[in-house]
Amino acid sequence: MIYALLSAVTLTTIGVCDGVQFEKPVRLKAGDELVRVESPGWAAPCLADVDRDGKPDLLVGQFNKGKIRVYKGLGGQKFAAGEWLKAEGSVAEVPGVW
Ligand SMILES: [Ca+2]
Repeated sequence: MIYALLSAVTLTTIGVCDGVQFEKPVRLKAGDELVRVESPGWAAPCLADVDRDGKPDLLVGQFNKGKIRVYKGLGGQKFAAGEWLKAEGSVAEVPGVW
């Protein structure tokens, strides 16, 4: 029974993924400038509605000192210039990152 269920899920998943196509990549802009990350990378960008206004905001990590830049979502895949994520008035840093 379990094997039949797993097979059905696998076949369904393969069928769904088979038709997926990605659009051409684009460079995101925030304000009038391209979104950039510091070397060595590992930015782990993600979308989250940080300010809870119903529009996704772009969060981009900076490996150097574990900071996170937040680009406020303006709607329609447009973002405002980035600001460092802050906690209690200071730039927030992820501990354990150099
Ligand atoms: Ca938002």
